[in-house]
Amino acid sequence: MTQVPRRRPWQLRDNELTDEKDWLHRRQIIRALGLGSIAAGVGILPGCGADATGTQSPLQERYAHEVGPAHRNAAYTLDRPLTEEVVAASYNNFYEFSTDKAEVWRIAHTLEPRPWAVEVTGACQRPGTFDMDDLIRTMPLEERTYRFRCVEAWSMAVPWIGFPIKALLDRVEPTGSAKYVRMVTRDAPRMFPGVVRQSWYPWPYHEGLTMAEAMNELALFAVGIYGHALPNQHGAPIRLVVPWKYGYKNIKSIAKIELVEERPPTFWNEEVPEEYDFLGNVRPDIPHARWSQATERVIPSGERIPTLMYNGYADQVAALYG
Ligand SMILES: Nc1nc2c(c(=O)[nH]1)N[C@H]1C(S)=C(S)[C@@H](COP(=O)(O)O)O[C@H]1N2
Ligand SMILES: [Mo]
Repeated sequence: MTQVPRRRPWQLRDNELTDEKDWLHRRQIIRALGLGSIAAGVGILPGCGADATGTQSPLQERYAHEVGPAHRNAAYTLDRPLTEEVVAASYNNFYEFSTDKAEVWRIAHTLEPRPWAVEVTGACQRPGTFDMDDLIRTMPLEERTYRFRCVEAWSMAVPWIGFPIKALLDRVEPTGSAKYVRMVTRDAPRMFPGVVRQSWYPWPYHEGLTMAEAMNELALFAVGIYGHALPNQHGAPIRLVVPWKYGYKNIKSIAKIELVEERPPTFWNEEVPEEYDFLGNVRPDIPHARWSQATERVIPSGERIPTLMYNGYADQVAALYG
């Protein structure tokens, strides 16, 4: 193999900052994506157009039991406006496709989210392989608006549709030796051009939580966003959402869940342990090795606001960390 320079995560952050400032101006996004109809105040039907909010085939072809809209759980309110769908859908970290956040949605059509099975194995009484159609039909779906904070110090706020991780774990009946939940992205290089191109990474993407974190009320498996099934760039058909943790913990396109006794290795922690720890909790008081985490840039305005302890979810999660 030829020597490919190892691009460390977010090494080009300074360039990206400049790009972002120019590029993330709403008008320019609209122009870049060809979303004239949004500019003109006309809505776009999800799943029907060649734009960031509907790059894939119509949703009914993806799921027999279409996701959403779901009942909004009013317990989760925001202190800031929701991010516009077109912004969230066109600014994505998903290295299986590209390290360019603006490019992911354009090329993510090679991911085939249906059929899709999620295997749940390890320390449990009733391991099983669950078809996504079955999960969407049987899990208690609800909508929650959550803040979302990337370790790169940008943030948004989005409405997820999903079910508590606890609902799925209860179904498989974990045993006493289940101490951690290991999650793995689908291992299918033919669907992920970035896996082939960036072969030095430890694919498939893998993440983990402690059992107590996974059972926390905030921890969701999301199957939808903005009232419909997840588009590919957000991690179709099922991804983790743990809003008190940095984005890198929120693993996309999950195909395997394993209950294990030992702390599992995780993708970015293995790659750069001094910069990405296993917990990945949002902590304004603990700087990243290369930048402060005290404030964040709201996407797309770039406005700087203070970062909240555990991303504002301290009431729900602080007790997990003694
Ligand atoms: N499989 C996989 N999951 C992933 C990533 C990835 O590259 N691959 N990137 C993570 C990072 S760093 C972030 S910030 C979020 C971005 O989620 P979003 O694009 O839905 O906003 O996905 C996370 N989950
Ligand atoms: Mo991230």
